[in-house]
Amino acid sequence: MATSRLVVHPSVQAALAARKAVVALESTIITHGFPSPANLGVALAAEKAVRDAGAVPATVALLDGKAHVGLDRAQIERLAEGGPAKAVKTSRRDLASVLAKGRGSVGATTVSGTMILAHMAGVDVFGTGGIGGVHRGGEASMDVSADLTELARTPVAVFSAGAKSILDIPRTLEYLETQGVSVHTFASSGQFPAFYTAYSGCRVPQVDGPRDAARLILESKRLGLTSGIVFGVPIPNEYEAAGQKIQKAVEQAVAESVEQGIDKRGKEATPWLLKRVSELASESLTSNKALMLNSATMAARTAVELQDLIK
Ligand code: PSU
Ligand code: MN
Repeated sequence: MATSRLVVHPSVQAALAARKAVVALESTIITHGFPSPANLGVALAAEKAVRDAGAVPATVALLDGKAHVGLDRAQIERLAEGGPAKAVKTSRRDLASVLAKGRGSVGATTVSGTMILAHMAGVDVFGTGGIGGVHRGGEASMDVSADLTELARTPVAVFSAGAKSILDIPRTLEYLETQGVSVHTFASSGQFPAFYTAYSGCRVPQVDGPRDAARLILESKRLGLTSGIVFGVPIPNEYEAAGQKIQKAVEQAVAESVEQGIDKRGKEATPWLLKRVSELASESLTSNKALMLNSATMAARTAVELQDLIK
C-alpha cells in the first residue's frame, strides 16, 4: 500500500530526508469545516503559519485514488471549491472505499484519516482546529468519534484548540484516558481548552512550551508507544469574549440537532452542528480561523524543537 497508493509531495519528501520539521494538516476542515470561499483562505493561511514557524506543511487528502501527504495549491483549491458536495469526509473506515473509486474521487481526511496517512509518510506532528470526541448523549447513541480510537493506535501528536462544546468534553477525556492517550494543555490555567474558549473546566497536565512538548513526544517515541498524543492549544485571549457568546449558539444548535434527529445521523452530525453554530454566531468563523492558525503554529514550533532534540 505504502508505495503504490501513497504520494508524498516532493517538498515533504525533501524535508523528511533532511530531518527538517514537517506538520500534517487535515482536509475535512477545508471541505466541511469552513464555508467556501473562506475555506481556501484558511487552508493557505494554515500552511503559511506552519512555514513561518520554520516547518514544512503537509496537507493530507485523497485525490483520484491516491493518498496525498502534501498538496500543491491547485489541489487545495480543488478541495476548497468542491466542498462537501464533491468530497467524502474520510475517517479510517472510509479510506479504502474512497481510494477504490479512483479517478475523479475526493476524500477529505478527518483527524483519524489524516493521522494514519501522516504516520505512513513518517510525519509525527499534526495541527488542526478541533478533535472529534464523545458526543453529548454519546452514552446512549454511542456516537464516539473515530478520532479517539485512532489516537489510541497511531503515534502522531495532534495539536488542536481542544474539543468543541458540541461534544461532551469530560466524557471525551475519560475515553482518551481509557484508551491510553496522553493529553496535555499549553494553557497556563491547566485546563483542557474547549475550542472557542480556553476554559472547559477540565484539568489535564500542562506543558510549558514547545520544547517541553517536544521532549514528551520524544519520550513516547523512545518507549515505542504506538498511541498518539493530544496537545490542547487554547484560543488566543482576545477571542474569549466572542467565545462566551458562541457558547450560547452551541447550546441552541445542540438542542435543535436533538429535536430534528440530526444527532442520530452519524458522520453528518458534526458538520451540521458546525454550520448551525456559524449561522447563529457569525463571530465563530473568525474565532475558528484564529484558533486553527494558532494550533498550526504551535505544532510547527514543537516539530522544530523535536528535530532539534533528535539531532
Ligand atoms: N471539529 C471542528 N471542525 C472540524 C472537525 C471537528 O471544529 O472540521 C472535523 C475534523 O475533521 C474531525 C471530524 O476529525 O470533524 C470529527 O468528525 P466526527 O465527529 O464525525 O468523528
Ligand atoms: Mn460521529
